[in-house]
Amino acid sequence: MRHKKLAVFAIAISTFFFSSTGIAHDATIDSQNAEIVKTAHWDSMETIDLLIAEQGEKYFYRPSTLTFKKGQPYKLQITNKGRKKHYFTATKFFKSIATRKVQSEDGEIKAPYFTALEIMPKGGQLDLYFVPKESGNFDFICTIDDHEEKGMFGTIKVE
Ligand SMILES: [Cu+2]
Repeated sequence: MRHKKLAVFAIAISTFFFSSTGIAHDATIDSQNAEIVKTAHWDSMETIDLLIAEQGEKYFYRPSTLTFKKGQPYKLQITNKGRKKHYFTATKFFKSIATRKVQSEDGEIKAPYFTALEIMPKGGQLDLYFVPKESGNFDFICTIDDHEEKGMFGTIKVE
């Protein structure tokens, strides 16, 4: 109990001193996201598959449009069936969600938010556990070399 009180006090202090720098702003968002992740109904989580594939000179995500509902917990399973490694880069989207974790066969990573995920070739898979917080349209792309030109882009719609 004593530790909890101290933590609240520390947040209050940092808000007071750093409100113009943006540091406190991030701390507030982090604690809001932690609360969203904690109180979300993970037993009603929906699983959505996103496949990465290559066909000749075409590289793509399937589907290229992902639709989510604000407040609903999701697991986005990203599987790379291609011969090359690929990215799932969605900077604005990642900042608009409360992230629980990214999980793979080998472990899981917890972070306030991500900017890009790299998925290994020939069956590599990463699962992103999250809750959308903001509605809107967000882009995702693969930022490796000319992959975007080859077709690796898509849209995320949050309703
Ligand atoms: Cu790629």
